[in-house]
This record gives sequence, structure tokens and C-alpha cells, in this order.
Amino acid sequence: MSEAAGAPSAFEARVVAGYGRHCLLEDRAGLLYEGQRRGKRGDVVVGDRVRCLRSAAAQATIESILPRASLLLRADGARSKALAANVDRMVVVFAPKPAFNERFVWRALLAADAAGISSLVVLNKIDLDADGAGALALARLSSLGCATLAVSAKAAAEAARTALRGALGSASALVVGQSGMGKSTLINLLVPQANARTQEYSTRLNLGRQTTTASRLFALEGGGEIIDTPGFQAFGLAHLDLQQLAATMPEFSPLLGRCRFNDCRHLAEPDCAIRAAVAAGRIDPARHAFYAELVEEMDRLRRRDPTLP
Ligand SMILES: Nc1nc2c(ncn2[C@@H]2O[C@H](COP(=O)(O)OP(=O)(O)OP(=O)(O)O)[C@@H](O)[C@H]2O)c(=O)[nH]1
Ligand SMILES: [Mg+2]
Ligand SMILES: [Zn+2]
Repeated sequence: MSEAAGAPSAFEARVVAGYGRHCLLEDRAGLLYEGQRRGKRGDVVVGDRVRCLRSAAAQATIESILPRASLLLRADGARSKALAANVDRMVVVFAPKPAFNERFVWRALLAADAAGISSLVVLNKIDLDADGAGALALARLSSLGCATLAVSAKAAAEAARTALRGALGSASALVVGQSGMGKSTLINLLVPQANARTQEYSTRLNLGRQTTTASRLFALEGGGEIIDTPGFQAFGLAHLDLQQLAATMPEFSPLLGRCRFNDCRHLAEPDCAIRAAVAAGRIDPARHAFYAELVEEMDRLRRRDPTLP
């Protein structure tokens, strides 16, 4: 490159892959750099836009993070973990096999809502949904007002590609889900170079290449982008507070403010509008049980760490 020697030039880049403290940056011309954060550690997340300085061939020092339009978090106990920045859609993928946890999906939806991000739930591997458990879970979500899709990335790949592409539009989408649900397989349908890019990212970050170990961002042809993430089993929500929790349950929110007590927790309080709706069959008891589980979990965490919200 014909760059003048002397002061390194500052440039803006996107964080396209993140793994622990390592990240890969891509500049406007599509060149990749290994990113090093100056001073602070661990505060850069995939999707971030950063200002950096070239430090060596294909290496750059991150000087600052540009303001984020959104930040998606999950939190197990007091440790919150940033999943991605600057996304405006969360795609939650689940599948009949390996066994899925419906509450994982519900938790992911709450996290998206709390971050002000819209979501889409995708049931993948419908070719394996012989007993209909996946379809049933999807119908339950759809009745809560969630946008949903049912696809098979393997048995009906082209239909899956078209449906997902159409649903994503020009969004910046983060794909989450338990391990093995088919997130990467779906993304490969949309991004033909995804495998090659993943190889390159993995080599550069020194990762193995079986399941997804680092989050990585791909531009979509025709606009939009998609971020693949490693599967994880628990979607902690310790960063939410109780008010937020009830307000982000779509079937609870219209009833809030109708309980006898302003600070009703909707668990055992008298004249509770939510519990009345459960008793009347207007709220699914499984969803109320899920809510009670979250409240219990939050209480437990706050007893251990009173500094939580
Ligand atoms: N039968 C069937 N298998 C599928 C389908 N989609 C993906 N698979 C398989 O499911 C397995 C897991 O797929 P991945 O795409 O690696 O899953 P993942 O969600 O990215 O997993 P992690 O990266 O570990 O989080 C692979 O063996 C895929 O071939 C599908 O629609 N039907
Ligand atoms: Mg994967
Ligand atoms: Zn109540």
C-alpha cells in the first residue's frame, strides 16, 4: 500500500467477529484487521463501530467505540454479557432436535424487548418435528403476537432461504439459540461465502472449526446483515428489573395497573388482574409459571448481590 510513513492513519471499522478479548475488524474497503483494545478490555462487542489506528500489517488498535444504536445483553447472575451492538432484530432459532427449551426462547424474547429490538422466532428442522412439539411451541408464540417462521434448512433449503431472506429485509439481525438448532446452517443459506469467511475468521482468531465459537457478522446480499453466535444453554436475565419483566410479557402488559396494589408482583397478592386472567384462561398458566420462575430467580440474585437493579 502506498501509505506515507509516519503517524498511523485513523480509520473507522466494524467489529465483525468477537471471541473473548480478541476481535476482528473490517474497514470500509472490506479489509480485515486483528483488533486490539487500548487500555480497557472486553468492552468491544461484535457489531460495534469503532475508531482505530493501524498498528502493523493487518493489525489495528481500537481507540474508541462509536455510540451504539442498541446493545443486546444477557446476564447470568451479576455478570452481564454483551451479545451484540447496533442490531435491530433478534432471530431466535429452535428445533425439535436436539431437545429445545421453550423457556430459552421466551427469555431471549424478553431480552430483545428490553433492548428495544424486534424479534422473529424460527422453528427449524420441521422435517424432524414428527410429534408436533415444535409446531405447538411456535403456535403458542404466534398467539402472543410474535413473528414466526417454520422452515427446514436441510429438507427444504430453498424455501427456508426465501422465507428467511424475506423476513429479514434490510435489518441488522442477531441470531441466537441453543447449540445445534441450525443457526449456522440457516445463515449459510443466506450467505454463500459464510463457510469460507468462517474459516478465515477461525484461522485468524485461532479457533477450532466445529460448532460456532465466536460471534461473526456477515453482510447480506441486497442489504442487511446477520450475526451468527455460539449456542448457549441459559439465557440469564438478571439485568432486567421486575417492572420491565412484567411489561415485556405481551399478554401481561395490557393488564398492568389494574391490580389492587401498585407494586403487585402478580404472585400471591389479592385482587391481582394477572392472576385473575390466568384463572379465567386468558393467560396461559405455563407463561405465568415462567414469570414466577423469573421473579424467584431475580429475588435470589438480589439477595446475593443487593447492587442489582
Ligand atoms: N434434519 C435437519 N438437520 C438440520 C437442519 N438444519 C440443520 N441441521 C443439522 O443440525 C446440526 C447443527 O446445525 P448447526 O447449524 O451447526 O447448529 P448451530 O445452531 O449453529 O449450533 P452451534 O453453532 O453449536 O450453536 C447440523 O448437523 C446440521 O446439519 C434441518 O432443517 N433438518
Ligand atoms: Mg453455529
Ligand atoms: Zn398483580
